[in-house]
Amino acid sequence: MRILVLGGDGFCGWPSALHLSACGHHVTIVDNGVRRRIDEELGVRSLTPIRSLSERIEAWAEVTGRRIAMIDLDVARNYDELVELLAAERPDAIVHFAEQRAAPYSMKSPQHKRYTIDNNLTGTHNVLAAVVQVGVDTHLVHLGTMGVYGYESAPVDLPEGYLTVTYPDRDGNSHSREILYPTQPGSVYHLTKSLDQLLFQFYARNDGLRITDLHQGIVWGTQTEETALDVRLINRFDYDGDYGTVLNRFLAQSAIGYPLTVHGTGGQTRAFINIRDTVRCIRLAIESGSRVSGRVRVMNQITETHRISDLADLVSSITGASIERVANPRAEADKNLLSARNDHLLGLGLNPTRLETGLLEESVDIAQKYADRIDTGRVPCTSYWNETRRAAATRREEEPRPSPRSTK
Ligand code: NAD
Ligand code: USQ
Repeated sequence: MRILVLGGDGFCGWPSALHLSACGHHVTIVDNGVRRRIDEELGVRSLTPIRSLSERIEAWAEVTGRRIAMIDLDVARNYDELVELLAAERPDAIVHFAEQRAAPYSMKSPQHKRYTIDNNLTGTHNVLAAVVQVGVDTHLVHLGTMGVYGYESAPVDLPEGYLTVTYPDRDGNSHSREILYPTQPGSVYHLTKSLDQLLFQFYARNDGLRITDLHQGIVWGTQTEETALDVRLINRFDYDGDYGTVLNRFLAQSAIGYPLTVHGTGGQTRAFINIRDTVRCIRLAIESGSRVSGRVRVMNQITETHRISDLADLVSSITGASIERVANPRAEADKNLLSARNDHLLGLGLNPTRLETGLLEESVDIAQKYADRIDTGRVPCTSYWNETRRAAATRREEEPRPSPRSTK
């Protein structure tokens, strides 16, 4: 298949592009390099020494003999070029990773909120409008997030995207209807994914576009079978307070003896998936695209759920790291239950990689190997959701600090 990978230079996009190429698909990466510029803005770099996109692609050709094309294009701004690209390539599938994806970054300041909204919503809408304008029969696979569901503590298994509701009309007769699961986004970033869903619903109904929205959990790990083939193919590993996600942060923190930063009580439960499963899910979603018609297909792209404090205990038990409960910069529930269905991807053949399968050690090894690249000043999360959270963190800073304690 001819596949466009929008955002193919990023943490999920790069290994997905390689996996699709390794499986014989013709891949073109579209990326405007903004993620690398954001590293410069934040004064941080990936824990792993990632090469430029052109070096990565050359290395892939050298190692495997397979060619990946690359195009420097901003999907949110270069609409005419996007239309030309679709008309020239006529892709069978488009995978859309090209959004600003960090919740803390999206909450840093009014400028960061506005950038996240502009980039994510205009980018997604441009892709939809361009597909309609060109009239190409393609399957759009979008990376959404589990965070759109919010974190209530009702003991339910979250369905995959939809909920059937029954309501009475004015004569007292009851009616049933399927609706998108009500969203409860926890950041401006998560809000963009909630709004993306409405764009998809409209274009699927109005123009018959074939769309799959993958509600992905927090991705952990760094290497995949393909990125491990050569050091020049190594994947990005974010550890900083804005882009680092919780489990990868804990692994990086333990590599430098930095206490694991549990926000609040650590009672937050979240959904997780290893990067090796991410790339397989993307392929499964693409290769099953002919089954999508009518309503948007929503699949929960997760393999397990964990409480943050349990993850900290697990990493601590492997690495001996100490744990520190820090003031939570986010406005989020201190604790929640979370359980979700993932029948779609299991049905397509996903064989979940679990935390206990040994890959944690692989990530610990990588974090230790490149530990000297970590800037400890960039580890704390200093993006506050609101003034109350900022004030609470400041008060905590001013308190005399007990020495970090281990929960072991
Ligand atoms: P990333 O920031 O590493 O990669 C995103 C890529 O898109 C970057 O290379 C960036 O340069 C590019 N990009 C952004 N805006 C663009 C634009 N307007 N035009 C062209 N390129 C643009 O993020 P990631 O971790 O790879 O996440 C990819 C997608 O998966 C995101 O949509 C994210 O919301 C979703 N997702 C990620 C995770 C996770 O844990 N990383 C979990 C769930 C969902
Ligand atoms: N957390 C800590 N300590 C830390 C960092 C985070 O306790 O040092 C806590 C946070 O407060 C939060 C949880 O861990 O309760 C998850 O935070 P995260 O940064 O790992 O994940 P999140 O902000 O939700 O975002 C990440 C990706 C995003 C993706 C989302 C999937 O950056 O792109 O959409 O995971 S999900 O969480 O399922 O919505």
